[in-house]
Amino acid sequence: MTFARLTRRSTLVSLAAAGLAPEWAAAAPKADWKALAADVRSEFQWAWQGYVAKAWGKDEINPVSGTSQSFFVEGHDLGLSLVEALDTLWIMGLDAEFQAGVDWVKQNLSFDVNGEAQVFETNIRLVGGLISAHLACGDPVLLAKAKDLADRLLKAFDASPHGLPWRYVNLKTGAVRDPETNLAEIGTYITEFGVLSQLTGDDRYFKIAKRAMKHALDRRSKIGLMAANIDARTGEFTSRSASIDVYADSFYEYLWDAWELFGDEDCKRWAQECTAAQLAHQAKRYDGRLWFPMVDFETGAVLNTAQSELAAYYAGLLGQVGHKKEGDDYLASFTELQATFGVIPESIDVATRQPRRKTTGLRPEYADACLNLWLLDRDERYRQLAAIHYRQMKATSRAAYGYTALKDITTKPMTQGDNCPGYWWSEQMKYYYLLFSDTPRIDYAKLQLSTEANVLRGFRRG
Ligand code: IFL
Repeated sequence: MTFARLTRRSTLVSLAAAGLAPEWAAAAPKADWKALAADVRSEFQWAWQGYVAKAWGKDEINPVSGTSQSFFVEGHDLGLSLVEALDTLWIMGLDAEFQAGVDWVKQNLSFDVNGEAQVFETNIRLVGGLISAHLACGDPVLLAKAKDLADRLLKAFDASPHGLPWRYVNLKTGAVRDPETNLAEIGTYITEFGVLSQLTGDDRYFKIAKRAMKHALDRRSKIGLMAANIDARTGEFTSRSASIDVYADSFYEYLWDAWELFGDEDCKRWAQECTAAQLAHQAKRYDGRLWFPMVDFETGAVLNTAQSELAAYYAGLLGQVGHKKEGDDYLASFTELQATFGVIPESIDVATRQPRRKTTGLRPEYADACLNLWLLDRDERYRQLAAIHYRQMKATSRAAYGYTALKDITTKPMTQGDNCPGYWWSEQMKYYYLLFSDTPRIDYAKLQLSTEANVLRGFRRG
């Protein structure tokens, strides 16, 4: 497997960066970040060629078999990977590929589809992808399509007396399904909708997104935590589990992002209060390592010791909200997993540090955290850690026509699955490139990314 393909130098750098190697190992020669950025760009271009050849206009490529699959509506693809790739292509200066993607969207992408789409996924992937592509090139058609799609999603909010979106909406009829939802699916709209409000002059989008977040925040327990599950009809929590992990994660990201993007003071205060409560009642040490297992939202008692890879984003968020030390500690917990398993398992038991699942979803959250922490102090260590993450992905997930999720990380070599999730095109390759390239196309001081890594501020055009 992958370890066999690591050079002695990269192994030493990786161990040193993980805090697991002797002092002398840290003296390894400085990495050539520009060369690594060029490698990321070339891999992205190569994978794009695979998508063009085997899955053009489809939602997701299956890069081992060269087939494709739908993501939103079975049998009716919406060019998901293409839309997700657009701003990454632009940032990397792959201008012909970017223009071909924009042309496809303008000629082919219609949301007048008699089929159900998951509201949360549609917003972060398609509305966000179209807005960032619009911000990259200024084409008004892209903005019009983002607005058209967001308007269709608003039906899901209208269906709730509390303004909490139901989980699915029929894009054509506006019929909704499944009110049993969660914090992530009711509270991950304010960045895309807020930018849409700015670009269209219609403040409804921002207000609707903020109202849904406020509803849940108003129901925090005495110790300041929210349960992760909520019913859009009753507006009441339907579980006792407080989580920074799946079902809640991006709700917390969007509080801070709304402060950074729009200067919203309420969102800043909520982000600070939620983080303080999470550090007080969810942060737990197991063998000295920091984890955030699910706890009872009223008592803080640990409910289970599972933690998914997706929770790694929280290391970056802790740093952004002002808890850099805890962010570094939490990143170190995942860094140790990376050093132990080669690829961070999809889910582990924090008490035993053993994988709970053998599959992985080709996940971006660790690289996301490295970028967010690096943006705070530009410490080279985060680049080194992201470089290990990138090289491990390249060693394990590269297939005939692109990059794939893994079926089993415990075999030697690891066993590949056959699917490239749409977020791969928007997230980790962009994180690596931003970390390694110092690209002039981005104003790093202004950079704002959505949970799906769509650039909502910070492009440098012309
Ligand atoms: O869609 C991605 C996004 O980062 C998110 N949740 C999970 C996905 C990646 O793992 O908010």
